[in-house]
Amino acid sequence: MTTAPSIDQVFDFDALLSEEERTWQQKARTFAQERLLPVIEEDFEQKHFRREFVKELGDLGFLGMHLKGYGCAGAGAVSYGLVCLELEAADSGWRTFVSVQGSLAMSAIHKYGSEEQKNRWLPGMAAGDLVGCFALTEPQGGSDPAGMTTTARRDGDGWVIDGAKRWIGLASLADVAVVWAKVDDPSGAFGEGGSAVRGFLVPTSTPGFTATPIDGKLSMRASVQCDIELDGVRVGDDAILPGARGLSGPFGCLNEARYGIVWGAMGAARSCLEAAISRSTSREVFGKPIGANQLIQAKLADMFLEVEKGILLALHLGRLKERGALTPAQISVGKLNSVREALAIAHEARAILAGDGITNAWPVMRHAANLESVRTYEGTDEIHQLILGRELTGLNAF
Ligand code: TGC
Repeated sequence: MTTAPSIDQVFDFDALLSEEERTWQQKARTFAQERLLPVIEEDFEQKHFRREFVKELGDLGFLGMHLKGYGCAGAGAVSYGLVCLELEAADSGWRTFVSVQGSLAMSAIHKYGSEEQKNRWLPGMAAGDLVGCFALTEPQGGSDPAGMTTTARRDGDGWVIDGAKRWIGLASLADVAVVWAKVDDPSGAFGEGGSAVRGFLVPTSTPGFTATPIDGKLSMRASVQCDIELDGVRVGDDAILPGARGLSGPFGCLNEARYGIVWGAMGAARSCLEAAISRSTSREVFGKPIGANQLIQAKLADMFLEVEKGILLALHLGRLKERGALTPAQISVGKLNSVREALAIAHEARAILAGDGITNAWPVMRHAANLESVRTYEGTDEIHQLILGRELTGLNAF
């Protein structure tokens, strides 16, 4: 038997990256291997989010790393994608943390905030001293944010927010929540003249703000998702994000997070493929390693094809993003493809591992369970199919 090269060596994807991009990737891979992998199975089992890693991620420059100024690293889109890939190769929960903090909460402040808001929140969030969350989805479902029922009512010289949010990552640990609400401002003093969606920066210590972790999850168990109750939460005018008007505000942030998933899901897929290859050479059935069978090799080859195609697609989208040319429909191509293929690869790897595949001796079942969440948030498969259907036909099927 010849020694098999690593899957990185077979494809030589590295040759398409700059030195700086490879450095970011290697930093994330080292953190994933040295800090996350030794504890992730236990944390998943115990439903434990390791808060102490937040500061370490900040020290490494991963939080809001694609943003410029305010203590952020100002890295390129491909570098950010590679960090997402390496973190999700360990666990989707940790890539999700970086996405919620950097792509959602920090992006919202960076894109739409006043100078004062940016200076107040972004340096601490980039350093990992402060945590943010992004409160958009509501209990009746996440696919139609236009139907949100959370309101911000004009009251004296401020606003009173009432409503509920669900599936909000890190809300119970967060220092600040970006809350999206329909404003009720009949006077039109804020330019609405009725109701429109606006974003509010709500310190989570504000009276009336309650975040409760959702229990009973069989997916993403090493991270925290919450119900939020907003009961007469009073904030001043300085809480409103001046640059975001209407739903294009939160959607602009979802674009960022969906882009990170395009890369991240391929990290989970790569881990599953590596597990399947490893077990194929060590497990013997009918007197030889199972990897010597044509059926197994055909499966491994097909899984490898989809990992490499998915990473190449992510790179293409990353290069478009760096040129400022990436469209929401192109992001939907990547999000739909990466998560769908990653799930298929996880399921195939599980089958190759046979009984071992259902245990936590291998990461595959954990990745498969996590990917069910990734498939559902930031736009389900079906939402992305419909976005693409509209792009292709010009007809809106929502
Ligand atoms: P429509 O009402 O027609 O459009 C509203 C406005 O938004 C604009 N827009 C976008 N802008 C930027 N990027 C995008 N991707 C955009 N999509 C829409 C649009 O141009 C319009 O602007 P304007 O200025 O004309 O008002 O909405 P639509 O028909 O375009 O979209 C419908 C649909 C179904 C595609 C959209 O509602 C959608 O994407 N739904 C899925 C939402 C979603 O992904 N929800 C999950 C969020 S995950 C979450 O909240 C948890 S955070 C993670 C965590 O905390 O762990």
